[in-house]
Amino acid sequence: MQKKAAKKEMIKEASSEISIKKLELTANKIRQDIIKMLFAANSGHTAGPLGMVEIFTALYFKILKHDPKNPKLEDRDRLILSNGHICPVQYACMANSGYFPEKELLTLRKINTRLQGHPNRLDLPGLENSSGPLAQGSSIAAGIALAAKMDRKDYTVFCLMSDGEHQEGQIWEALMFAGNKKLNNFIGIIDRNNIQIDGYVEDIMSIEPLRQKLEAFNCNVYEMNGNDMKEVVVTLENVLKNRNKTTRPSIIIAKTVPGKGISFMENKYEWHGRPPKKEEAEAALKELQAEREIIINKR
Ligand SMILES: Cc1ncc(C[n+]2csc(CCOP(=O)(O)OP(=O)(O)O)c2C)c(N)n1
Ligand SMILES: [Mg+2]
Repeated sequence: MQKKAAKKEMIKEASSEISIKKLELTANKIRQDIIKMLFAANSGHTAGPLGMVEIFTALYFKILKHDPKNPKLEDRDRLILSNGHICPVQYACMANSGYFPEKELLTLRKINTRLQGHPNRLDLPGLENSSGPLAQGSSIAAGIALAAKMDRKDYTVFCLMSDGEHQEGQIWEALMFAGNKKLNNFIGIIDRNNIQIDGYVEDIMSIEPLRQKLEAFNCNVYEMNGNDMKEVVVTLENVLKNRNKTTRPSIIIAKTVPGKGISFMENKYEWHGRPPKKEEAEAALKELQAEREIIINKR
């Protein structure tokens, strides 16, 4: 009996390893797409999207209840991107999961494209909100979470936010509202990459002690390494499991490396809002291809 249970556990562990490996390979593809898109557009944001690849990949390919072929599915989870400038990572995940053809990714920021530099929900089915003005998404997400409660719906609202955004008053209003209205269906994820447009967050205007502030706003707070696929998946699954045991909103502080995966971009705020030039794109893709081989040969 015990042997049987141990074997079952082993199989479970092995299959979850496979699915983590599969997600890591997808993440690598998403990173390659981001570099190609930004190079083709010759403008846009590079560091933030690269740092958030594991989180978006885990959401789109494992966690979200959604149907790319039916973007209006009534009970779908809602993904609200508040820091709209990192949309290349969202577009790449949407295309790779089947919302629209992958070749369309290369139209990023071109005239009349559906893939605007800041997302326009009226252009692209599957986008829940338009964004660009920082912090607005937090209020949109809190409003949708309240609407779900009023409609007695069980879907989850994931609100993706950045650390620079937490210098905005609107974020704190939205969190005060979510805590006060007991929106346990609101799950916030903060990209704590310590960069913003023109420097390091801690140098420009520190947002610390972030955890204590969030707790004071009646949120349950989790922390994770946002670039470790297994940790991301386990944390998200755990937060979802705990959702119905609490009346509070949940916030995950995700430590990420801006520019993750490309040696010469990592942790440099200068890559907040500039695309790679030809040689830089080539070097980046070479690094990502090498990383791909490492993932394939792992375990
Ligand atoms: C309300 C508002 N103020 C200012 C901006 C300009 N802006 C765009 S991105 C950005 C930096 C925000 O920091 P963060 O989102 O942490 O940047 P990242 O980590 O992606 O580099 C700023 C100030 C904006 N989009 N909206
Ligand atoms: Mg930041």
